[in-house]
Formats: sequence, C-alpha cells, structure tokens
Amino acid sequence: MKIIYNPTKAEWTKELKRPVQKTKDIEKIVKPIMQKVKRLGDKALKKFALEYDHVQLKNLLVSMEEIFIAREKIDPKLKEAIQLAKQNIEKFHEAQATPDLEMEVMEGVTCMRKSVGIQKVGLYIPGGTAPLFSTVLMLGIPANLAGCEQIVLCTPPDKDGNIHPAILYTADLIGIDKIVKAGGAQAIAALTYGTESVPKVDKIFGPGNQYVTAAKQLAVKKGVAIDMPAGPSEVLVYADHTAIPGFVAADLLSQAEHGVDSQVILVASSEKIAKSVLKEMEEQLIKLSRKEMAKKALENSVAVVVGNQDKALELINDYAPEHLIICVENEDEVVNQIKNAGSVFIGNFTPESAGDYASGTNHTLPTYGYAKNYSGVSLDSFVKKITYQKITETGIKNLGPAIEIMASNEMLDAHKNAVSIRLKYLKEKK
Ligand code: HSO
Ligand code: ZN
Repeated sequence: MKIIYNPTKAEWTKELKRPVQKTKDIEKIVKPIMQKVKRLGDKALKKFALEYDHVQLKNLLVSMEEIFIAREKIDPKLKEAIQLAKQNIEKFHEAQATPDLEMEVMEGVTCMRKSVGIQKVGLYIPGGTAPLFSTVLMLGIPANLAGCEQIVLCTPPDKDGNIHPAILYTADLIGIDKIVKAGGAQAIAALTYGTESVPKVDKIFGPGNQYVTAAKQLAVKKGVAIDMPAGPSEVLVYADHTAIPGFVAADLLSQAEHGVDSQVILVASSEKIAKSVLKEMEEQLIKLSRKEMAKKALENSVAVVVGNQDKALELINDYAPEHLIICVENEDEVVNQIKNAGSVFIGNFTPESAGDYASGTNHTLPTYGYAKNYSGVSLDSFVKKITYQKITETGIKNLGPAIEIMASNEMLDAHKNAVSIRLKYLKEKK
C-alpha cells in the first residue's frame, strides 16, 4: 500500500479513485439473460443454473427437507451467535419505526401519514467464496418488521444443487417464505418479471457482482425499485497517536479480504502512525486465508498522511466512505463533523466486523461515494409512507378560497372547480 503525504484536493481525488466498473459491456451480457428469463421463466432459470452453476436442477425452490438437513448441520455455537446477532439487529431496527402521524393542520383539515410495508420484496444473497448468511439477517429482519407480505430470497446453488446450510438455516430462522436456487442476473430477472416459481416483486435488495448490479439497474427501468447502487466494499480508517496500529491494520484487512476490487484507505495524522499500521498489515496479511484476494485489493488502496484535522475531515467527507472508523483523541469533535459516510465506527474497540455481523446496525451500505446521497438499508427501506387527509365542511370553507386562487393562477380551471362546486353546495344548503 503506498503512502502519500499531505495531498491537495486534486491529488487525493486522483489517488483515492475507486477501481472503475465497466457497466456498458456488462449490460450487453445481462440484457439477453433478462429477456430469456422473461420469455421462458423457470425453464430459463434452470438452463442458466446448468450453464453458470453447473448443476441440473429439478426444483428451483428449496424444500422443507433441505431446511431440516441444514438445521442439523449447523454447529450449536454458530446457532447461538446468529441468535444474538438477530436479537441486536431486531432491537435496533424495531426502534427505527416512525410513529404514524395525525394532525389537524387547521380547523376541519386533518392530515395523516402511515408507514406501510412494501408488499413483495426480493432479497439477493450472493454465492461465491463467502457464504454471506449475515446478509440474510440484515435484509430479512427489517423486511419482517416492516410487515412485507412476501419475502423471496434468491441465491445461487453449488454444483450439487445445494445452498450453503448457514444461509438456509438463517433464512428459515427469520421466517423467509420462499428460497429460490437462482443466482446472477437471471435471479434478478426472475424477481423483476416473475416466473412460474418466483413471484415478481416490488423492490430488490442485496449485494452482488457486476452482473447482478447491472441487472438491478435494468430492473429499475422495468418499474422495480432497488435498495441502492451497490459496488465493492470499502473502509476508511482515520487514526492518530491514540489508535492501536494492530487494530487499525486488522480493520483495513477485514475489508480488503472481501474482493480484489475492494478499497481500503488509511488517513493517519503522522507518518509514524501510517508506517506502524503498514508494518502491522504486512505481518497480519501473510496469515490470512484470503491473502491473495486482500493483496490485490491493497493495490487499489492508499495510506494518506494528513497532519491537519480540518484537511482530514475534508478528505473524508469528499471520499464518502461506506465504512468509516474513527480512532482519534478528540473523537466527538471529529464524529460531529462527518457529513458523508455509510456507517461510522468509533474508538479502538469498535471493529467494522461488529457492524458487519452482530451489533445491530445494518451492513448494507452505500459504496462508491454514494454515501453522499444515499443511506444504508434500514427499516425505512422496506416501507412506503402513505399520506391521508380528511376535510370537513368547515375545513373546506376555511381552505377552499386559497385553493381556488392558486388553481386559477396556475390556469387550472378544473382544479378550481373541484373546490368551487363544493363551496357553492354548502352555501345553497344553508
Ligand atoms: N462488509 C460487508 C458486509 C459483510 N462483511 C458481510 C462480512 N459479511 C459490506 O458492508
Ligand atoms: Zn465485511
């Protein structure tokens, strides 16, 4: 990982560029896949399972028997850990519910707002080298709390047609209705158009590779909502002399191991700190099982020495990291000046892994600088807010004249008339 010293804004913009994602070429591959699923439904899903997952599937849906087998396979210690994480995530997401609103704005005019769960949601859990059953918790728990009527989970099968037991166990634990053996763009297509086995959903959530991301973007054009534009995982650690270098190194490596295109950034208040963190990283890296992956990610990564706190804050807010770890003496002052970050981890004893698994916050977060304008997934992501109003005879008398004059100035006579006809009726009734 290279070190840069007190960069100007132009310099850090160049050095901290995220690895580029070629969406155009990928769209060319994804579009025909989506079309095929639209046309052939389950048949296409099975064909793609054979082509990409190398398995001939009889059934696309996971059976109860497969769930029983998964339950048996999971170590009781892991079950306990998942239970603890579930409790914390439930607690923190339950508390996010906003109370329904009802108020009389003026005499006779009552406005209300209610949160209503999105009826059908699709959760995508990637396959690959890391079975992300924690993501099942992060998406399934708020979906349940929001009152979504149908929750469908898609995840690719292995070459024997099985799904990782921890994914099955977790999905069953939180009561997910339907688990579909489908991965990649074809899974997103199934959720977008619906097939014989997969219901069409209103919103799709979850991380995935570039094909999944491109498919989600195409789904948006078909009227399906998505959680957020997703990209490779990233973390930025801001460390001063109070940070413990070994901890900082471990946190940086924990994100680097996600994938070759992950990016980790160290912002250190001095060269001495930067160097001691890098030394620790070298020592820890060689012991990691995914060291090859992490090594590649470190090629996209940088350590930046910034002596001045205001400059460091400017850099951090400009980069808008998905995860931000703050390990500095005056942490409150720094925390209060954060404008752009997906999720913030404060102090030496708050590893990002805590939020990834079990503390209670959600780990589905905006990457690629989208923390400037998107929030992470929360209970809100699974609800719509519907407004209501009720106006009485007195209410329309109070409000009507203002509406009439506004409508006539917008040259919208019919709008005006919808009020005038009522006011006239009330006048004549007297
Ligand atoms: N850091 C990832 C989430 C995750 N980490 C899942 C481990 N498992 C994206 O926020
Ligand atoms: Zn992670």
